[in-house]
Amino acid sequence: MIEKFIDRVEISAQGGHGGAGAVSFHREKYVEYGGPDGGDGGKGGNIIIKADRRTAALGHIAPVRIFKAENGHPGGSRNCHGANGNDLIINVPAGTVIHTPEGSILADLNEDSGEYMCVRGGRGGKGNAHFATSRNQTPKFSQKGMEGDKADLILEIKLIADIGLVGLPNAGKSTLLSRLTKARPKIADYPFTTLTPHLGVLKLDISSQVIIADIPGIIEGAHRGAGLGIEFLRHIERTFFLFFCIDIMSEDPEKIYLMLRSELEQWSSRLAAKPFAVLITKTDSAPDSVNTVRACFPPGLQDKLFFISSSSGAGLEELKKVFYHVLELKTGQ
Ligand SMILES: Nc1nc2c(ncn2[C@@H]2O[C@H](COP(=O)(O)OP(=O)(O)OP(=O)(O)O)[C@@H](O)[C@H]2O)c(=O)[nH]1
Ligand SMILES: [Mg+2]
Repeated sequence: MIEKFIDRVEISAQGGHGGAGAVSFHREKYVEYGGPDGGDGGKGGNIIIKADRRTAALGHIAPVRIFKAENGHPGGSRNCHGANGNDLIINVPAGTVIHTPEGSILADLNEDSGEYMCVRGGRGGKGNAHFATSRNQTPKFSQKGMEGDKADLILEIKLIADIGLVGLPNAGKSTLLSRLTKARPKIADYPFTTLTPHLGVLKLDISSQVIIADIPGIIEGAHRGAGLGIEFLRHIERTFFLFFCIDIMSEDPEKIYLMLRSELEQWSSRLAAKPFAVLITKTDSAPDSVNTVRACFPPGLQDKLFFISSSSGAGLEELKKVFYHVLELKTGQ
């Protein structure tokens, strides 16, 4: 069975209850009236949500839903302090956003090992030793521990794309994303159909997947604001790999490739330096052009060229190698 990728869970978190303070009196042979010696209760445990590189999804959290940290232990006689309750640590993948059911963001655990204390445990109660006064030297009461904080939270993995689709408007980027994944971006035969980035998850096998980002089309001069500009390139800055998508019917495919690259370069040389493949799209519309288009590209790019059709599915199987290569880049980072 293919494990469902769980990227959103609702949880209830409750900090541990503080331990009760003790009521106790000092007892010793030959000492008739010992003073109060009830120790304080321990503090309840906190709940900490922690980003962990080895955690890939939120599936381990979904069945639990209610998380409660350990209670503090009660105080004892002889001023013995109760032990504090242990903190409860919930591991989540890096990139998890924690927000309230109303949607306000409490934490964005972006970096590995980032953590957020979502609820605190209650304070332990004071033992009767604290309450002795000149009037009442034998207090027979102590404080209860305080309740731990409670919070309803939503944990959501903010998907960070592994592959970015870059191309002129109409190159077929959104069509490719919808062919490979369950994402359903709008597709149309006019430019700038896609106005905001879309992400899709492509399952390669039971344990691996790549996330693909479809972004708006880029035209020459985009870095100066032409078309939709290139501000949205920040959505693919953290990808490991780029697909330059170029329509097979384009007049000069290599020129388009160089233009796209130069626009990327204007945005960030780091982005432009990412490993990439060039996807010549819509091969079904001009099957006879494959060789001509291939010849447009210099020898150094030949092994990066792929010819695909999202309509017929031709060439998509060959992309598998690329996807596994992207996974290697990701795990070897
Ligand atoms: N024949 C054919 N047409 C395709 C193929 N892929 C996409 N198209 C068509 O090309 C047009 C543009 O496709 P989109 O996927 O919207 O292109 P895009 O690159 O996302 O465009 P923008 O969002 O404007 O940047 C649509 O009419 C698609 O139906 C293909 O493999 N074969
Ligand atoms: Mg699109």
